[in-house]
Amino acid sequence: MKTVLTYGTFDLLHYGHINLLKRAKALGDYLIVGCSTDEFNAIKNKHSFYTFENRKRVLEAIKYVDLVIPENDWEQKRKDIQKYGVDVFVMGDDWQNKFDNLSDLCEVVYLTRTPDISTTMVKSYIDRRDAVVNNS
Ligand code: C2G
Repeated sequence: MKTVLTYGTFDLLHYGHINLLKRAKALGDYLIVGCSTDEFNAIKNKHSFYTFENRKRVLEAIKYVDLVIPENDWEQKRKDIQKYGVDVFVMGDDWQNKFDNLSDLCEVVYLTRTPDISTTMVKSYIDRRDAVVNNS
């Protein structure tokens, strides 16, 4: 069995996330997703709409995802790779080269980020719409 590992916040899930998870799963047979906890999000200066528990539930419902684990800090990746016998570590290429230090443990793959979609874009679109509706 070829195990793949990736990490992220995955808030307000969108097709860019799904594209990443689909391609990550295609690199092996078993995909583990480290979902950032609310506390770690604060460290990443991200404030999710959905709580960790709800983001985890959404991820667990995705057919490409086999296991969701909490991502509590930046340092756990090495331990997770060894604990789960990970063969391939995958991230979107907005993280290009940021995790090359893990290449002594497993293959490190950066997949092209899906253009023109992000959770931040979704949030700002809704904020703008609310402003128009509230001011009309
Ligand atoms: N992603 C993508 N295309 C997009 C948006 C996101 O391919 N349009 C990818 C990102 O590159 C990342 C994954 O989807 O690999 C999750 O994205 P985020 O939820 O934004 O996660 P991030 O804040 O990048 O957290 O330790 C790693 C961090 O936890 C990554």
